[in-house]
Amino acid sequence: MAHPLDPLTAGEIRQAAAILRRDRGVGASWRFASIELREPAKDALAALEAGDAAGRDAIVVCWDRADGRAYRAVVSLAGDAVTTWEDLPGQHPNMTVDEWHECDEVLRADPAMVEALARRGITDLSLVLTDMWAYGAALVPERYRGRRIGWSDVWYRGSEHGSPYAHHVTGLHAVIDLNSMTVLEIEDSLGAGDVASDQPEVRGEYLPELTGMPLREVKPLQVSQPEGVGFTLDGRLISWQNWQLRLGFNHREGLVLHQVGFLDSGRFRSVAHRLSFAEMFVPYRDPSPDHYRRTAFDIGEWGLGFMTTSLELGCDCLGEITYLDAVVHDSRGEPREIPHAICVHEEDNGVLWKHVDERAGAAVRRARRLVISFHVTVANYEYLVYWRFYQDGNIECEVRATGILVTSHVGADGSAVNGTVVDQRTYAPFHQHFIVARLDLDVDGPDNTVHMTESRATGVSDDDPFGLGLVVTSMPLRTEAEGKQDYDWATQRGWKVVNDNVRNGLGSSVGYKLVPSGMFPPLLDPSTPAFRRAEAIGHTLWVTPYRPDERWPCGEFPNLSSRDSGLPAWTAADRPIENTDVVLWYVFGIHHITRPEDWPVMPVDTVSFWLKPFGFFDRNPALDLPPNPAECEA
Ligand SMILES: [Cu+2]
Repeated sequence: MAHPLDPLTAGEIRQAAAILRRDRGVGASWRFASIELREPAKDALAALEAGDAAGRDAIVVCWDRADGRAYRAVVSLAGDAVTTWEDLPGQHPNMTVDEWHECDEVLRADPAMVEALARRGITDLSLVLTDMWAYGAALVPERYRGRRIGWSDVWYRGSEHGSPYAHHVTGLHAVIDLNSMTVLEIEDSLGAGDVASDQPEVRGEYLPELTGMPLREVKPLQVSQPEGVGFTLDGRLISWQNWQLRLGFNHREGLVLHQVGFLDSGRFRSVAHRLSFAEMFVPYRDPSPDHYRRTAFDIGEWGLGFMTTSLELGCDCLGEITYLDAVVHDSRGEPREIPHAICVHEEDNGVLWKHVDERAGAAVRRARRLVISFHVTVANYEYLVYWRFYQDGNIECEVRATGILVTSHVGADGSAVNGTVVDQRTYAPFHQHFIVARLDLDVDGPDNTVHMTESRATGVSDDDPFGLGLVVTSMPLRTEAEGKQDYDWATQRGWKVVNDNVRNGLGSSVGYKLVPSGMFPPLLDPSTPAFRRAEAIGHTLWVTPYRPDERWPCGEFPNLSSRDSGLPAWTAADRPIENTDVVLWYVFGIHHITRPEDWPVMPVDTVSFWLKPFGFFDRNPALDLPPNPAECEA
């Protein structure tokens, strides 16, 4: 029996598409951009969980390639009917994997492209890869405005299994109409009749058979849990070391954590209603012709769920692993299964607490964590996402970026102003990965207030002649304007989500603290097209009152967008956010100043943030941990 928050099954995806074909004439000229569960709103959930059988609904976004018009439908699966059908004038739904592949085929068969490649000495088209990117509306040539346009890079492999992104065909790009799937323009920095045969001799391979490198020795390291794992999985509900949560998944956010709570003396206490990544924005910071259009919305344009890849035992996750499969779909509405999409396992994490007393000896407890992870591959890049739960009530969210840098060739003078030279006449442009985490915290219930906390030195005074005093101020954020928060190093600013309606044993409000890290400023002028599409990156934190339909911080359709219709638009109303159901939007990521060591494949760049109980418990909640093994105890 499905839980109301379980993702759509393959059968449900197929059914939703079939209903739209039957009732709305969604035919061969159409594409399905997204088919997902319409998650029940928070206030409806309890009744549904109690078995109050309302059927499941799907939200479907699709468009007709013939006229480019897009629609959003709510489809009742139990009712076998379309309940709403909404026109989306001027909107371009997310890119689809099918378009990416079709575009590659069209480009590699295009005579002008073939000719441009030949003039560069590239004639084996089986080694050529094109990589279609989405656009910002302001950068689309005026004559193509309003159409579903993509632009493309061109790459070629040094051999059949050579790195696809080792050799950039610098100065060669295409502009494509994705609905008619026709090449509109080939942009070529080489003049007609010019030839360029001196491609740089890069060392861009990473597979051992291609690098020819002797491999170093590494001894086996195995993780064994002879008595089995410490968590249980009931459907998609996980229980582990007092934690309880439910695993969701959709095409856009990928993994979603629902109903996260802690069993405190057997009583379920809510921490978060829903945790996910809602947007990722990657502006490249290089105005050259090869890179100026590069502003990826990896979530809104491409979708972390669509891009999720299967995990392999012993390689991606080590130890006793439990996998969950995921189901997404193609642009025809056919389900596509991703086996082993989500990994659940336990890890040892060193020491959790310790004290050595000269009489009682050493008392040590090892930390263990529950890790829930998924990996996505967005063309050249991978993002590895890890949600980790700890025995002391902490939650850590870590992201690792790896994969292959985008590169192009340096100019005639051999320098790279907006990037780092990583290989022969080859540089990797600087860029930034902004991730917006949507954190719908419900600390001991939905009505919470976010406080900005700051540390201040009180200075020298008669009472404190040595100037040692340090006070922490805690300011409740009452409106959305106050909820727009920027990190402040000088005061070690942080944010605490408190429930003033629930007191701990010490008499203070229970809370969880968002401990920021991995944040950085946009360094983009507010007037720039890139910033205007993603104003969400303008603050470290935004706080909004919970609305079930406010999901996408840069707007529902960032593909070909010109303005951010998400957070800046919602918060313009300056709604109250005090003692109500709040959602935190935390902006963090990687300010990626590329390094030679990131080439030809990048060792993971790791960032994380934490949610830590702050007065949620009365004292260390991991005091009841047993020594492990028993002989560790004094
Ligand atoms: Cu990067």
